[in-house]
Amino acid sequence: MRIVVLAGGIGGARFLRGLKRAVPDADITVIGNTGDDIHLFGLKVCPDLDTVMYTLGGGINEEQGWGRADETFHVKEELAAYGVGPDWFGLGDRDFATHIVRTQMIGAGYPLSAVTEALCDRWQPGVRLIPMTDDRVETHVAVELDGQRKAIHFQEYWVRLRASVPAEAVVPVGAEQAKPAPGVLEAISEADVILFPPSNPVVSIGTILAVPGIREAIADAGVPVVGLSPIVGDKPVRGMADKVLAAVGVEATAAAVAEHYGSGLLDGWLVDTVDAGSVERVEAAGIRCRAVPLMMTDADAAARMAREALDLAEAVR
Ligand code: GDP
Ligand code: FO1
Ligand code: CA
Repeated sequence: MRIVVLAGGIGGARFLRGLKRAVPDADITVIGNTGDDIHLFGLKVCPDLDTVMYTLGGGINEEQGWGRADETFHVKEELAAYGVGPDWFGLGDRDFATHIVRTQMIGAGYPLSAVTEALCDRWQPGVRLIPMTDDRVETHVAVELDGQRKAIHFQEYWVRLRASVPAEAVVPVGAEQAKPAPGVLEAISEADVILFPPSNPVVSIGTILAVPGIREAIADAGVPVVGLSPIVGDKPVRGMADKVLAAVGVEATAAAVAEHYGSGLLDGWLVDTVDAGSVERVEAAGIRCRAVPLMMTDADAAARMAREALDLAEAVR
């Protein structure tokens, strides 16, 4: 079975760990979000690609959900001693090596997709991980700060400000000109099923869908497209997705997120059992819906969610 998954960071990565456990023989292609990417200290950092790679490759900091296990921060401390910032983004020593290799390869002329493949040679994530595009796309957030309207990098909004001010707009800068990376459209057209894990609908999956050609390819693939809600009990399970959903005029409910994707894209949608009351509303929008436990407390729970998603895909096929 060929499965394509559009993934952000933690929500995507933890679901993928379950999916691999649920269907060990499946051929899984992950299309990763690169809108969160940021250049720091002359290095290119790709948080969502790295979160997927480290989680599936066994190198992730489990408690945090991002960054490396057994991490130290000597480089960060030395940079701070020079007064070199930003100090609000925590890059660890082990993680730095990934960004150095990546930046060096990009400088030598390799596209990000080839670099990601090379990094995955070490981590063996057990899936094919492809960035959504080799072109530069950077998510910016329009906010009002000190009485002035500004557009800031997504990481500054998320990590420095912890989404403490309203997001007035979320813009994937560069997306309109971006081309899907090699292999993305092919994987979609050859897929037997396409899954949207419980990733952020705006800044993870929304950004991937903003690359011209990807949304269209999914809608035209003619195979079941099934998503899982990242919103449980009218709140994101983790993080501040409600803040960026508000920026696109979508309420933070499982049903509203399904409607936001729409029946033109989604065939099936899983909501958590606490949201069973919204099944009817989702089905009224033309999307088959089931309520099942959606908390990824461990890899087995994530595997049960993956089985439910594949089950729903069979039901809508
Ligand atoms: P990020 O890039 O690290 O923010 O990760 P993603 O975009 O892939 O996923 C973020 C989303 O995952 C958040 O909106 C969370 O609500 C959601 N999430 C995290 N853990 C769980 C979980 O156990 N169950 C569900 N349903 N959603 C989760
Ligand atoms: N998230 C934080 O909240 N604080 C950090 O200092 C931080 C550093 C960091 C370094 C590398 C990396 O791959 C991810 C990192 N993240 C950090 C996670 C992160 O960038 C965001 O959670 C996601 O991009 C949000 O989608
Ligand atoms: Ca992300």
